[in-house]
Amino acid sequence: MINKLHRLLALVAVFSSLAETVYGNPVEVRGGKTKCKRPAKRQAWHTLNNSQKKAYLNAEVCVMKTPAQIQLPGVRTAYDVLVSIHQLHALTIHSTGVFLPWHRWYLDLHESLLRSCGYSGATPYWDEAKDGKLAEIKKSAVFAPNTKLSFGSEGSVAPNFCLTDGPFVGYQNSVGPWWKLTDQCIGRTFMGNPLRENNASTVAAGCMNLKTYAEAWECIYLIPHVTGHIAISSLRGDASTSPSDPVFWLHHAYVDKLWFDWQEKDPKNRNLAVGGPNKQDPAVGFIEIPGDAEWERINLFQSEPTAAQKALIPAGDEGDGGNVTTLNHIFTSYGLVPDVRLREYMDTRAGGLCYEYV
Ligand SMILES: *[C@@H]1O[C@H](CO)[C@@H](O)[C@H](O)[C@H]1NC(C)=O
Ligand SMILES: *[C@@H]1O[C@H](CO)[C@@H](O)[C@H](O)[C@H]1NC(C)=O
Ligand SMILES: *[C@@H]1O[C@H](CO)[C@@H](O)[C@H](O)[C@H]1NC(C)=O
Ligand SMILES: [Cu+2]
Repeated sequence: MINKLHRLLALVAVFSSLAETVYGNPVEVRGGKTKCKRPAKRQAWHTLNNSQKKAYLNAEVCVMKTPAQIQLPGVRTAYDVLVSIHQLHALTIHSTGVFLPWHRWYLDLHESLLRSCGYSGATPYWDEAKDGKLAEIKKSAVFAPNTKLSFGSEGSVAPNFCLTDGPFVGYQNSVGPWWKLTDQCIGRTFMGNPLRENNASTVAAGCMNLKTYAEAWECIYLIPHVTGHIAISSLRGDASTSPSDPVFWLHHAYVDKLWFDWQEKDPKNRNLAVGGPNKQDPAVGFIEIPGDAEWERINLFQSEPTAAQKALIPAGDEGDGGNVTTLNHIFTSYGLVPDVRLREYMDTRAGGLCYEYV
């Protein structure tokens, strides 16, 4: 009884802090236009030495062992909190113009949790252009088998393909799949090399030649981003709780690098260029999946959000004042860190950020 009351009070606390942050001001200004002095270098995973790999993976395991800092539906650990934030945002951050900046903010949030666990390096990325040349994705250094210095290889037992090697064996996510809140292992399975079969790096190179943000985000989203998720076939294609597999962060750092590379061609303009819809079109849903939002709800999600989840799902246009993604768009982590505006995540060397890709 007392326990129940405590949980209820915690939930009320989340709702009231949400009312202050998402739907009202003030929103934290992190760095304004201040340039950072010594940007961290985000490197490809295969270029890290063993002690760098170990430091990164140890910090991730530490986040998985840290109790949840805030109450969100279904969470046990700090890692679950990250997954939950993605789950609650799944319908507004995919197939929209918010996609690139939201995931840049989300990578930074993840990095700050690694820092709380003692990590001092930069977020590494998965060099998918390089691994797109492999005959089989399982040959990637990211998935080297039987070592604690990779993300583990694939699991072997259908239907869940739970990992059997690497540092994440035995971890149970409590959030997912889709809207569900059930315990599940980290599952992963490979088939050939979709990066190669979809010519992902050739397409990515083509995205770099596009002139407008509206064209570039969609190009990066559709083939390079989606194909990376297919290549690791983790969690059976669940777009809602995909961060449950920690290789998610390396894949999304690669996606963020593509945006960075595009911005670097004209930083003065492109570090301010954003746009595209801030909500999915119900007649389309996820643009990479045929059908519409209703078809997807029944056939992909196969579940509905609970009342507690529904109350936390953002409308998608917070801060924008319309249907288009703007620099004023607000990112919320439900009080884990203060809410911030999208403009602070445009330039990786200013505002809230201080890194570059090498
Ligand atoms: C790994 O790289 C880091 C960063 O360059 C360096 O400080 C460290 O000494 C290297 N460690 C080993 C064992 O080579
Ligand atoms: C990839 O490129 C090859 C060679 O240009 C082409 O034959 C093939 O159809 C392309 N595959 C896809 C999925 O675009
Ligand atoms: C926003 O709404 C206007 C008016 O309904 C429409 O013309 C425009 O295409 C919409 N923009 C986006 C990005 O959805
Ligand atoms: Cu996502």
